[in-house]
Amino acid sequence: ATTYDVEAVQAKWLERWDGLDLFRADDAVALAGEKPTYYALTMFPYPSGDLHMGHAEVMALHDVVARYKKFRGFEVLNPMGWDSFGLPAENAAIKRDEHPSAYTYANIETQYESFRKYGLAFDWSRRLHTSDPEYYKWTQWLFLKLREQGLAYRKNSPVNWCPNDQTVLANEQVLADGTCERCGAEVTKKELTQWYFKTTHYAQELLDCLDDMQDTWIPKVLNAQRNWIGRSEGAHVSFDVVDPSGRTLEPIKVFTTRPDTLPGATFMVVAADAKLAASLVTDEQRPALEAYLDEVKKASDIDRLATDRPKTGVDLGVSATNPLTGEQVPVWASDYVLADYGTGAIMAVPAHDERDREFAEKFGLPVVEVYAEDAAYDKAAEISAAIAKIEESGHGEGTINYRLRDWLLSRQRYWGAPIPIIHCPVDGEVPVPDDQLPVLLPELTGAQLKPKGTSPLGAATEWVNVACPTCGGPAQRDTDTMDTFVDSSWYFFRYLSPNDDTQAFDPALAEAWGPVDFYLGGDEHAVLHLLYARFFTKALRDMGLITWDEPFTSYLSQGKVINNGKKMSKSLGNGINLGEQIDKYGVDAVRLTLVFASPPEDNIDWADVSPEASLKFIKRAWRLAGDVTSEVGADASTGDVALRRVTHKTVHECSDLLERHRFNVVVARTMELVNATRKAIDSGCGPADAAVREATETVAILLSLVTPYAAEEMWELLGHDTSVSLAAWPTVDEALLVDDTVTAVVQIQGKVRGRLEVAPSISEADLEAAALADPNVQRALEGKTVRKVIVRAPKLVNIVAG
Ligand code: ANZ
Repeated sequence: ATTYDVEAVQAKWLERWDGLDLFRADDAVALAGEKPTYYALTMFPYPSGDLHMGHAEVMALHDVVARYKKFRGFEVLNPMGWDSFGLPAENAAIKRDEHPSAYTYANIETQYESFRKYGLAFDWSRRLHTSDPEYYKWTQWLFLKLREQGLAYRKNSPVNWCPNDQTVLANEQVLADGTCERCGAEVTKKELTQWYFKTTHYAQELLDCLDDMQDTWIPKVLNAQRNWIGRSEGAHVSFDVVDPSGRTLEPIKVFTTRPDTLPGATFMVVAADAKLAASLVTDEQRPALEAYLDEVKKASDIDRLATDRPKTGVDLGVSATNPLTGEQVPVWASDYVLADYGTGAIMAVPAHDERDREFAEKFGLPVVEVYAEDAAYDKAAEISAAIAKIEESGHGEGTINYRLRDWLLSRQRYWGAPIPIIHCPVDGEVPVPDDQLPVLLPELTGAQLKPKGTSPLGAATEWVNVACPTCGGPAQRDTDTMDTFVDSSWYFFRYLSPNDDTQAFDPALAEAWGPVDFYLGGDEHAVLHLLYARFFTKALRDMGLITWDEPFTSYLSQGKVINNGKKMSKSLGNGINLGEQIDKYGVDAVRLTLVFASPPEDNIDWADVSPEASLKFIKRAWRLAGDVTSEVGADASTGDVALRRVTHKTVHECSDLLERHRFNVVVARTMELVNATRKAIDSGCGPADAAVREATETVAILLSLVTPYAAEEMWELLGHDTSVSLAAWPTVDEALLVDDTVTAVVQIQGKVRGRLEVAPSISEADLEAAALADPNVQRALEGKTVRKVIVRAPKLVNIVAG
């Protein structure tokens, strides 16, 4: 062949790969421990539209790892599937007046074909979709298991409500600016009875385990997890409360990180929307509180905590006793205290807390200093002394508080897994028996799915009304569906047993394959998905289904593909269409461009890269294979040593670079090897030399990590009749890694007078002769007599002359 036909090569290998089934992960091998196992995972996509540039990047990067580990003798598990429940499909269904499955499964097929064409090393026999009944049956089973463990429960409380999507949101789904992470609408609060997973049960462990991943997770993500869990050390302190008539009420318990400032606590503030406020308020003040509450409901948590926001509040009319000073202090309600943090009430220390100070100023409350403004003191010592004192007085104790809340999982939307609970007036919450799982979604389409604030499932009356599994009396199904983050919290377990209809996954396979060795995904999941998956893993461990504590041994998040310095977007019109790029330059060139552009965690600006140059390089590499004239199996040890050194150094370095995820440098080294090989063919040892075959085969193997089509084509041209992915990773000959020359230093009376490039194996006699023959040394010795020569081959010659 003289020209490289991208289209023809792609078509040819796509078909051949189908027949070869190269990347099927063998459970038997893993179970028998015949090979070390490697579980490579990359986040599965939502089926909205076709694949885009972002997918192309992450998949190209991920494929390098999966293919490399296979070369290194691991039995690799590299599965792919679809996170196929969710709002985009539901909204599309409403618009098109159809069932969400139409959109979902059509997009999955499109994406699947694109993935295939993109030449990825996935084990497609494990393909799964979270919206399949075969999958969500086990999502429901896991929900019930968690409930059995006391890790799923229902409670009534103010929850985040997205007025646009008409559904509740988990705290993790509300962005820092108080908006919905999906649609950007301002999130409000609503009082609802909803299901929660008890993520707080593992708060400390979720924090502690991060220390073990210090070197294998990226710092950005470790920090995000730590901040989200938000551990604070402090104390609970109880204040006795009386109403104006002197009647004793329930004491108010507060959480404080500064118990040492208790002497300066001159008033108390209760979250206006906490039940506590309503139970404390005097009849006289109740109307004022109720009027205030209407205002409070409109503010987001972020607004409420802002220090620069004018303070508002209502006096509840009751008073509390500072347990340290015995002073009577007033109790107020305000929105700057959050109902669901700590205890929902604080002791206000206006002298040392900015928000408390503003509040005191606004309402004319007293300020008492505990420490003078410029006082130097040992805070930690003061705090622990204060805790000891409080504990002694019986008014409280040291405690640890977490920002982490339980995970609200109920959603008032259709396209998710129904919560498998039946509500019976006699038996209460009754789990759907295992043999009646899955609870299939009732068939609703189009307009029936329109968000109206309550779950669309409620309209399917035949579906809703069932007999109670316990008493047989009339009962009703729970009409909420689960947050789709539940589906993705355990998909990496299902890949182990994707077709098992007797269990969620086989624990023996989890033991053989797990945990995931390498996980690659987007930054946007740094808190939500990773935290939830870690929670599920700990729960499964405590159920005895797995033995390990953490799901993802290493985690890397890739940068974004941007264009002209900006995020690609419709409004900017700077989007790059993946399909067009592939049509123009081919899969290999697009993949190579993405891998070569930067280290994986950095952004790639499409304006700075050249898929055209990538294609040119691919063709240049491919031409090497056509030039090789030696036979398959030619003895490389007889070949040109200079080229062999380059080849072996390249393999040696690339192995290390691959372990460290420096994929872009691997490409750079491969380019250098291509250049050296070309030079050897054209103006060195010539195409028949065995070293040229060795170098070219090495190029094919290295390139197969990034450009599988061209690599296969090269491998075939080189005379092989199998796939390049079945080749052995080249063995490095250590002897060839040693440099050809070393620099010997020549000193006269201790001063450096010359430098010589010599063979590392040079003899002492040869080195002495070479040193004395060096023109610079001869010049320095002019008129002098050499008295002594000390030689330390191959690095040093010391001459004493006079
Ligand atoms: C008295 C005090 C004095 C406080 C002082 C701070 C400084 P972190 O570190 O975030 O845990 N707080 C407690 N519960 C609250 C709630 N539900 N809403 C708003 N604020 C709340 O912060 C803990 C501190 O935040 C607590 O310590 C409390 O104020 C306040 F010089 O108590 B501190």
